Amino acid sequence: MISDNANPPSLSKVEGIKETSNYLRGTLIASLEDRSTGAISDDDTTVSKFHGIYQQDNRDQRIERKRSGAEKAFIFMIRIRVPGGVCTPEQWLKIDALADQYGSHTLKLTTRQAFQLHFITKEVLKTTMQGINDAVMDCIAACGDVNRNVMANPNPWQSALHGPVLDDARAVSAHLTPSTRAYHEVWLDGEKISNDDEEEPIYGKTYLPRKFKTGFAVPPSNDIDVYTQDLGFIAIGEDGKLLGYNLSVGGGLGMSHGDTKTYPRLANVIGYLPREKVVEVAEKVLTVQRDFGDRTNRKHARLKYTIEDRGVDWFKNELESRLGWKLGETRPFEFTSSGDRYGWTKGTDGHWHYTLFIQNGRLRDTEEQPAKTGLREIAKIHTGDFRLTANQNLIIGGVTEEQKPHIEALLAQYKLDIPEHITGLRLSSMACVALPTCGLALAESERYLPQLISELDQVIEECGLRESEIVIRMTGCPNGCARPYLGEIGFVGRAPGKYNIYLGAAFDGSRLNKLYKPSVKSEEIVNELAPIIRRYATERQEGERFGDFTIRAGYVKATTEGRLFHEEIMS
Ligand code: SRM
Ligand code: SF4
Repeated sequence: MISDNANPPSLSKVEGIKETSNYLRGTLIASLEDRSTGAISDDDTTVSKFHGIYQQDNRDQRIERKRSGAEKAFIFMIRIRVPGGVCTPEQWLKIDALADQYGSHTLKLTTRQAFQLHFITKEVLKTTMQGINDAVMDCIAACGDVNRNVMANPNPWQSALHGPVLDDARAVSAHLTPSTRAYHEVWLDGEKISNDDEEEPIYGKTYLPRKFKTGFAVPPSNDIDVYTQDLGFIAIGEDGKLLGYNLSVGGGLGMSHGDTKTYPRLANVIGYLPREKVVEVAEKVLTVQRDFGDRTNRKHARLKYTIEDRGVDWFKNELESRLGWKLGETRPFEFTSSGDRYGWTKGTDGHWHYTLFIQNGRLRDTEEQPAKTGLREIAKIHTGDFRLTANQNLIIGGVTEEQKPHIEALLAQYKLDIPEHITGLRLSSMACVALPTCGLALAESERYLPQLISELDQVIEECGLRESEIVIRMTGCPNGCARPYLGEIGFVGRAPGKYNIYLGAAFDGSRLNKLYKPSVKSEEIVNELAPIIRRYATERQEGERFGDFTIRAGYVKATTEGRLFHEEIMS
């Protein structure tokens, strides 16, 4: 809602914290030095997010800690930015070592192509941040009310368009990175500069009203789910040359159960821009949201609500007046899927690339699959790069013909190659972190989806659907971190062991799903879905996707507008 000027509502608490934080310094240095607690001060938990750090606690230990009167088992999650998802083997080795030395011996590849380290304690937080800096990586703006890790289709095998798109993604990322020196002062013992010398030319003192997400898609792949981004660029090329981008604005997925004023929304494609304008357009879109986004209610502060409240035409006019020129007509493009292409592919430059399946992006060593060690061994000999995908997977990119047999041998030795019997359902799955680290989780996600898929796989196998890619996504709460509202089957946690089931999203990420059944107990999920899967196996039309089938067969109605209306869901 647009505010009433006579009685303006008060700003949210976070606005005050940003304003007084002295360009994101807060009292972080003192908080880190305070050894009486494993936590940092409340206000610093807000400030630290802009440095890529979340204070959490181990939720598995909450009850026990409470019983014994101890403070919560405080831990920190560090999110490391990887613009476009591309990093070097040297960087891989350093991040891998930090996870072992200071973290939980696991690496988390996120749905936005970044790394997360979990279970870092306050004592080693600064040392870990310095280790990340040694890897020539950083966490600035990986979280907080700023432009986050910029996503880009990481496909290295069709490099004609993908190379320049990655360059543009990196340029936008660099341009929209906050310029405060606070990060250097707090974590890297950088020289302290006076407040008067500090400025934040794009953001100003209070940064953005809320998080802001940018992504670059290269059709026909919509792997980054461009319509869920606040700001999206859809690459348009001709004869292998990148010409420019269609611009999409106003996507976002977060909502709260039972709060009809919050909803997932897919972005609007509002026009075309030539390639050389991409940084300028990114900045101006961001500043419209900076100036018009709702700073009073954080549940209503994303760009999607600014656009929904004021209208797409208003937004386009405002943007064009700031640009001083008009966007061109949207150019034709087509998306065909939002998933990854697994296994070996050969690039236009003659190099090989292997896409691995990393279940839910969690890399760890288990007895059956010593995956983390395997990738470390690969990184030691690999001369190309690593590419984190938007589906929590990993591409070993740029493998030479001579190196391929060595990489292949390591993939086999460490059981990293794609298993023969794995189903398309599992390969198309994503789950968010949820328990035990996420403070907002209402139910399990990453620790539960693999088991649920094993149960569903029995039905899938029985129906002969092993090869069928069915996009299945789960989150532990309605915030949408694994983009569940774009799952052909989506699960969203409501309470421990209970999930809303959503059906009917489009395979290419262009249509949101709809609520099929609310609050289904874990043990009832297979019974709910098995009859639908069986009917799909026998009644589907040639080439018909599962999401489309669930609409044609009448299980749910198609979401015709981007927005997912709660009223419709509950009917
Ligand atoms: Fe997310 C908050 C994890 C992608 C929407 N997200 C969180 C926090 C930080 C919980 C918190 O605020 O205390 C989670 C940390 C859990 C943990 O222990 O690690 C968390 N989000 C993740 C990751 C790690 C999920 C994953 O398994 O990969 C993803 C990290 C991405 C990254 O590298 O930056 C992640 N989060 C997303 C996405 C998907 C995307 O961006 O493509 C979304 C939906 C898109 C969107 O933003 O609309 C998403 N996360 C949220 C929201 C809801 C935002 C909203 O507008 O309502 C929250 C809660 C909030 O901001 O208040 C949230
Ligand atoms: Fe946590 Fe919810 Fe995001 Fe899952 S969707 S990581 S439970 S905030």
